[in-house]
Amino acid sequence: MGSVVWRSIPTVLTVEELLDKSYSRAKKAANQVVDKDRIFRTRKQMTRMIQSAGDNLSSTLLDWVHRWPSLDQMSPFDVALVEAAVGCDDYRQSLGACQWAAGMCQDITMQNCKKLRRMVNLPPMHETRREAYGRISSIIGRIRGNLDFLRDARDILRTLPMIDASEPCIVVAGAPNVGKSALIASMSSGKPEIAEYPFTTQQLHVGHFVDRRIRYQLVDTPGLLDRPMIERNQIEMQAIAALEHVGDLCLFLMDPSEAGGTSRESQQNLLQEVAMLLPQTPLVVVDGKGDLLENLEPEEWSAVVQMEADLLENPDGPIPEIRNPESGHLVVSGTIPAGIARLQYEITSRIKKNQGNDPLSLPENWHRNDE
Ligand SMILES: Nc1nc2c(ncn2[C@@H]2O[C@H](COP(=O)(O)OP(=O)(O)O)[C@@H](O)[C@H]2O)c(=O)[nH]1
Ligand SMILES: [Mg+2]
Repeated sequence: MGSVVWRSIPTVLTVEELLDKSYSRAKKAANQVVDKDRIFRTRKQMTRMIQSAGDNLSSTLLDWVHRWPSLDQMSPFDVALVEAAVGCDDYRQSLGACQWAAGMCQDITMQNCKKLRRMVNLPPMHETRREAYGRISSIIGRIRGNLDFLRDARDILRTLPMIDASEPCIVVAGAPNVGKSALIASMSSGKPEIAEYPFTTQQLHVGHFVDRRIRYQLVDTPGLLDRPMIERNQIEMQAIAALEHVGDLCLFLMDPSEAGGTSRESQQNLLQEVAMLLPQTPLVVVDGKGDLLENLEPEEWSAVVQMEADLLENPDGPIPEIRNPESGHLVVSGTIPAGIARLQYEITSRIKKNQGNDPLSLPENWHRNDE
């Protein structure tokens, strides 16, 4: 299953731009024809015009069809995103229309060039060229709605989150304002990418961290795994179901401080729902906003921060662990930040353990020649 690079979807021109571009190229091509004989010259010119316009149009259209991601090759999650963002039926139909128009342009080119071959008088030659252009313009005009759809769709699709199917993926769930985005930012080695889901106006973060040469992706889920199931519509449910295919692990972030505005009880209910919605995905529950809890003194926090900084120098050093005595969960703080190294360790061990049954996976510490 390929991963879709939404940002590389090519631009789609308007009907007018497409025709202008092809006809002006065709005109230039015709101007290059040299032949002393007027009849021969005109016939060659008219043929060149039709051929050049038709070829240019059909190859441009086919290029779009090939470079736009095919629904058949997308992960179920990406298909669910397309469905929610622009609708899969319209998406498929619009690309199909471009393919159809490309074929029609080729047919018209062939038919009119064939006609020209037998002509000996100038007026019918010009008439044939005009007729070809008229038919071509009318075909392109018929896919106007589809081109407009694709142009709008591109603007929307470019903002979707990109998940690489070949790398482990951690789905970060939890009620709104519990600190999901902040946690992703503090766990990521670089700046998280900002993306958008078609389900919510909230932006979401996609971050990465690397452990033992494996890149782990962290994906935010605002609007998906942050409120009771009963409030979700069909399209959102499809996307949630598809998360099961992309998520190697679900990280559920709790905010025991309730500073985010959701009660502990509601968060607990949400956790139960998420566990039910993703039955095959291992779940790690972690308590966030640790700095607002009272289980650690400031100097203990500083010690944790120092130990985590030391890990950058010596990755095999001790990894500090903070737990909430009340819940038994690991504690993190996205703002300090602290507790991050232990959480990453927990995540990577859980994912590795889960992949342990894979007969093709390499043993731990196995020499890999991929750097
Ligand atoms: N004190 C404290 N505040 C936090 C922490 N993480 C996030 N916040 C705050 O909580 C609010 C919501 O955070 P955000 O990451 O946007 O939550 P999201 O809606 O779950 O993505 C923001 O005002 C953050 O500054 C934390 O670890 N400690
Ligand atoms: Mg957020």
